[in-house]
Amino acid sequence: KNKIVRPKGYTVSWHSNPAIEKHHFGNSHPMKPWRLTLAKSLIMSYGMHAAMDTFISRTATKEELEDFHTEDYLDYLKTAKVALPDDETVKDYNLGGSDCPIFDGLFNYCSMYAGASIDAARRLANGDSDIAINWSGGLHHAKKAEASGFCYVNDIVLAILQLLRRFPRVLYIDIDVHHGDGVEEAFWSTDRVLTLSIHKYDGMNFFPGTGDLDRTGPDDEANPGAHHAVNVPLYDGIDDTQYIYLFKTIVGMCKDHFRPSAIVLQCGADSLAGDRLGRFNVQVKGHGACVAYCKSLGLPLLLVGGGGYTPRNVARAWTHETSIAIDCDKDLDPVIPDHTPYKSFFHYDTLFPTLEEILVGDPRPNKNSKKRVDEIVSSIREQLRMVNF
Ligand code: TV7
Ligand code: CA
Ligand code: ZN
Repeated sequence: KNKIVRPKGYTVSWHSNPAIEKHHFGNSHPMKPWRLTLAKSLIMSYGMHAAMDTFISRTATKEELEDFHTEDYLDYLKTAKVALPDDETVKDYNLGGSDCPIFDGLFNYCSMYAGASIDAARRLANGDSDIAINWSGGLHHAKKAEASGFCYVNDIVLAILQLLRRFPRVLYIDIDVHHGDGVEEAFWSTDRVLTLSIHKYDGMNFFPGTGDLDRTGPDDEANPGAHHAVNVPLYDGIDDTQYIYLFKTIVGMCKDHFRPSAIVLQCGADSLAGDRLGRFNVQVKGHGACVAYCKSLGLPLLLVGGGGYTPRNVARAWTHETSIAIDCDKDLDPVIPDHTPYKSFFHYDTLFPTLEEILVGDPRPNKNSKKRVDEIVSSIREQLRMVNF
């Protein structure tokens, strides 16, 4: 069991830096960089690092971060100290509130997760990797000059900008339970990036409050970005069957119409059942099926992390997805190895706990009807008729 070998005919690179995992957002904050340590130790206890090119990523330079962010914002991020309540910059940059606190080493944390995504994208652009992985990235809410929703620097936008130097078109897919608004906004007016986000949508009752079905790009038909934003708004409790059906159908249509030359997949694990902030019933296998489908398209693929607030399930999902990337998921023993550090954190010693095991005391009825799912697919089919390469 668990005989892990390098995949035949292609290269997977894994970009991480243990220093990222040491940062703390504050005691009760749901974003816990430590979940990356849990994921990494599970991936390594299966021996999967031996099947990848592994890199300790470097910090992104100021110039690299300025590819997207403003100099003023970066200067403030760099010098920010725990802000006083009446500090004006808190309002200007949305920094220092409870979602985006200023903590020790903040700028280092941001430069490191961004550096990892930039490195990963460059490996793909150079043809050195076929799949590149940065589980510490995927911070999709950050804006040009504003922090938002636990995100300070938008590593995804920076990575896509690297890919665009080499590839004509990039398909961005976002399976985090939240709307990928920062990436959508950054590429709102271009036809070289098609953004697709699947998320819970309930108007202003669920963060960030955007991403309804009719948000498809600029209204002006002459704008090249028109129709190039795809949004899949869902209700609570969606299950694997519906989620995988939507994912394959919609990603398949995006591939046919847009003909991407590379794919970036944000694998936010807060869409999993039992997540502390999420509301879906997607399981580790369903989440992984999205990664497997993207891999099957045979294009350069960047996998980044994102949300995920129940650390044991984040670790399960990203371990399973790493095994899909290196094509050893079939050879993996679902029983978590005995020598796994922090093994007791997993509660059940399997990669794939049942829904009943995950949802103890907190069932989430599926509010998504078949009719609604069909409605979403036909609306997006109409939208994509306007996208043609
Ligand atoms: C990518 N939801 C990020 C997702 C960002 C979600 C929010 C919290 C939250 C913050 C805390 C905290 C929390 C239990 C949950 C309107 C508000 C309501 C702060 C309490 N507990 C990603 C951002 C979202 C911070 N923000 O997509 C410290 O939940 O809904 C909001 C905004 C104002 C601020 N308050 C919440 O997954 C990585 N925040 C406990 C302590
Ligand atoms: Ca999403
Ligand atoms: Zn999220």
